[in-house]
Amino acid sequence: MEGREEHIRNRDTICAIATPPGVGGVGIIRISGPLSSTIAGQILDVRVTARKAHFSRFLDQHGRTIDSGIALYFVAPESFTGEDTLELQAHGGPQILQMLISRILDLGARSARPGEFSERAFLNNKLDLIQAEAIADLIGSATGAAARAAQRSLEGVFSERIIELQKQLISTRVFIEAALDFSEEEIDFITDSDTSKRLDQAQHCVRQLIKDARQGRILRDGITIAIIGPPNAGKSSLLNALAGVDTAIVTDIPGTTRDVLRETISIDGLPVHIADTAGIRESRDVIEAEGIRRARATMLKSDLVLLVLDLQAGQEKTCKQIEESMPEIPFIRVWNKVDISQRRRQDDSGNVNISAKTGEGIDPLKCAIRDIAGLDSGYDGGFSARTRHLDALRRTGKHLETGIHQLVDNNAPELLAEELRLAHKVLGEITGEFLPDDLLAAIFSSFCIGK
Ligand SMILES: Nc1nc2c(ncn2[C@@H]2O[C@H](COP(=O)(O)OP(=O)(O)OP(=O)(O)O)[C@@H](O)[C@H]2O)c(=O)[nH]1
Ligand SMILES: [Mg+2]
Repeated sequence: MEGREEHIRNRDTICAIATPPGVGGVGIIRISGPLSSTIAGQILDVRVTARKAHFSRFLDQHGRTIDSGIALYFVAPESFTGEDTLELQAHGGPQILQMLISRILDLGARSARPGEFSERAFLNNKLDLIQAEAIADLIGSATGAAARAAQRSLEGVFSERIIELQKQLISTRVFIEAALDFSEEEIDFITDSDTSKRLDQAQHCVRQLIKDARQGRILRDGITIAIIGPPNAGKSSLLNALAGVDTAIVTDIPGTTRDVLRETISIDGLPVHIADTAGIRESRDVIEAEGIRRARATMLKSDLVLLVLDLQAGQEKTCKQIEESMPEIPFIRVWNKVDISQRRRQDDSGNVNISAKTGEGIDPLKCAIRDIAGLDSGYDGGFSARTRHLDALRRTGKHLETGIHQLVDNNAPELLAEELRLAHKVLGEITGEFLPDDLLAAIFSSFCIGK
């Protein structure tokens, strides 16, 4: 990126409805940019002072009232975006909000792109990229634990650790470069305990960050699970047991479920996007056959399959057939109906005995799911992270490794210094200090409008 300042000049004024579409008690319109004050002067019947709530009429071009409500005015740089900002809290009807937006567009603003308010906050140094992403993650979080993790990223917990690591890398590099430039006698960096201590510390730091960021990513993204199995095994009953509500229809008629039924549930804070599917068997029924086709397609796209089997029915053969049709996907065999069966399978990582009816075995199943997702038990102390961050952290680790190799095996401290410089730069991609513009645009375009 060629410096955030580049973007700040000649900024136009943007506006958007910040509340969700539909009808609500209140609807909020946000305006940001140099025209905010002029627009306030035209649309309001009061003179605004910064950071004060004003009750005002919102006027059209003839001075007629479109609506009335609260206006809030913020002066740059003391606003979310760092620009002059006007917020109108009107009544939450789509027509009213649309009329207000038309009026604001007539006064010279343009419609904001998705995430453009956050993008401006980032470009004006109000937030770094991790924090901007954390806002989107907070809004989209599927569980309380995910929301808390996003909140911590927004507060800067993740950013601080990246900056700390960057400082370590810089000081090590400065130390090496200074020694290379000025030292009278040759320093043997390989045996120098100060260098090796610094490098060890940096490596430890990267490993710990990768571990924590991986947990944060799992909490943010969750996992997708497909419930698969023969008809009547209790798949829909299992969905209901995991969700804690009777979402799916359960009957003793084999072939009850046809469509794929999707739910997002929380398993001890882990967001789980779970799909209940049609029982797999040979069927001549056109509708059922389509349901089975969809079940297989859903299975192939999931991170984990819960293969539900009826203990009483002894479904080993069916089990084997279904397993063979899902190569490479992790699965747990869930042996259901322990409450009415004398049999048990050995409980291990691949087999869990449960009763969807009584709830027996559901907690161990939840633990197994968290294990497979990679979420440490009781994990709730970290920050939210994305795949993008993890990739960059892994690349940072690689640069460090290569640098250490250059030093130890090739006795090339200047190449170590170069790798440290590259590692520092890759970390800057995470906070947004260094990032190509097209990537920035891609990140913000996934945000919602008005944010
Ligand atoms: N005793 C007992 N019955 C169960 C249990 N789980 C499910 N059932 C019964 O088994 C029958 C089938 O349950 P469903 O949950 O509809 O099974 P399914 O696998 O979704 O069936 P399809 O949608 O037809 O493929 C129902 O009569 C349930 O009440 C269990 O753990 N114990
Ligand atoms: Mg079903």
